[in-house]
Amino acid sequence: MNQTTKPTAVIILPTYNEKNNIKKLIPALFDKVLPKVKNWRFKILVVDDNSPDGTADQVRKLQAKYQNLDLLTGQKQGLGKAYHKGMDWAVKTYQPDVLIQMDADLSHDPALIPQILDKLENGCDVVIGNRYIKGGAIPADWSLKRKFLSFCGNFVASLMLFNWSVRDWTSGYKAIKTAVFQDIKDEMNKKRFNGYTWQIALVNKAIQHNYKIGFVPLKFTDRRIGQSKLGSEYIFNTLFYLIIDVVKNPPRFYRFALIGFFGFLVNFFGLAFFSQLIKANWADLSVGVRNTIANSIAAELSIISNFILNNLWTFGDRKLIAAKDIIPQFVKFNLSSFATGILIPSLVIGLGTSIFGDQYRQLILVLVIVVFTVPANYFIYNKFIWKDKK
Ligand SMILES: Nc1nc2c(ncn2[C@@H]2O[C@H](COP(=O)(O)OP(=O)(O)OP(=O)(O)O)[C@@H](O)[C@H]2O)c(=O)[nH]1
Ligand SMILES: [Mg+2]
Repeated sequence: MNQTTKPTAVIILPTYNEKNNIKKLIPALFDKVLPKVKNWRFKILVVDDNSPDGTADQVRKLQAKYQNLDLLTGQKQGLGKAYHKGMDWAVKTYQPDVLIQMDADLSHDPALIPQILDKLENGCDVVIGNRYIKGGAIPADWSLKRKFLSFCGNFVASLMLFNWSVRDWTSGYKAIKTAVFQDIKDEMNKKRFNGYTWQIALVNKAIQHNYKIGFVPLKFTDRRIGQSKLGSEYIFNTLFYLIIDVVKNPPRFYRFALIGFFGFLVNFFGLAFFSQLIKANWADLSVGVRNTIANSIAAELSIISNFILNNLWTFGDRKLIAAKDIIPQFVKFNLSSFATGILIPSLVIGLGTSIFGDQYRQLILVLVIVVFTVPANYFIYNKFIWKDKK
């Protein structure tokens, strides 16, 4: 950020029929909150979509008192579109350092702005007002249905994007550095982000571009004046976006899981193939010896295929290229695959069946793979085989 002059933050308020809320919010910002933040300059930009209630006229009246207040008007094309338009205009007009987006319906406490800016000054690129971290809250009187929908929405987003740190994907209270917006604005300029999908997509894209996300606890209050604009468009469009994004940019864990499953198939069909092959050529080998040899070859083939595919795809961004890097890591990969995939499960199955009985054999195998082998491998690959060198 520019050190010689004060950095600039633009607070963008999208409005659709918020005349009576904006009347309170803008004075609260200009008179109470912003004067306390001495090291920043502020602009407020209202993006109104020709609200029939006369929100724009209300803003024009306020402009007589507040010089740093601007108004952008246009056709109603949805919340995301209003943000995109507003941010784009703000960047061109003020060359700000930071863009802050907040609802105009008084649900977002303006008093959090100093804390949000503090986080940005201390290394975060995006800061989210988060209702689901310590100190944050949703209104106590939310119905069970609304709480459930909010919980499910966040759970589904976290699961599909395989990121458990964000917790409040749909929060509309956010600040982003201008550089982040510049970086993702073309990707965000799509019809599918015109509505409320904007909220999740903006955070997701910032994460995909490796920006640092920070959080400030938000005690969310329900609007007292006016009506919510949230509709079912939100659920379907957002779900559609999540599905498209998972297919287009599968999170690392899903790539790892998919390749692991492919490795299992190599082992499974390899066992049958090599068992038949050995039988045809060395008919006098005992069945036990034959299948031990067959499975050893099939298991090693699956290890090799796992290594190659993980190197190319799951960890494509940390790809091992030189032989001097590949060889030692491949040896480690073999040793860890043996430990996590063969040795430890075999010991646990032995111990488990001796305690609980033979009838639990297959169940124990599945449990060990899900609870131990999969997470252990993912951890080892990340920390030891394809270390993040950044
Ligand atoms: N310019 C513009 N603003 C919009 C549009 N849709 C919603 N908004 C504004 O975006 C903010 C959030 O909308 P709300 O309807 O309060 O939605 P919400 O806060 O997610 O949902 P609730 O908790 O039900 O209020 C408010 O300031 C709205 O006026 C739109 O299409 N265009
Ligand atoms: Mg609201």
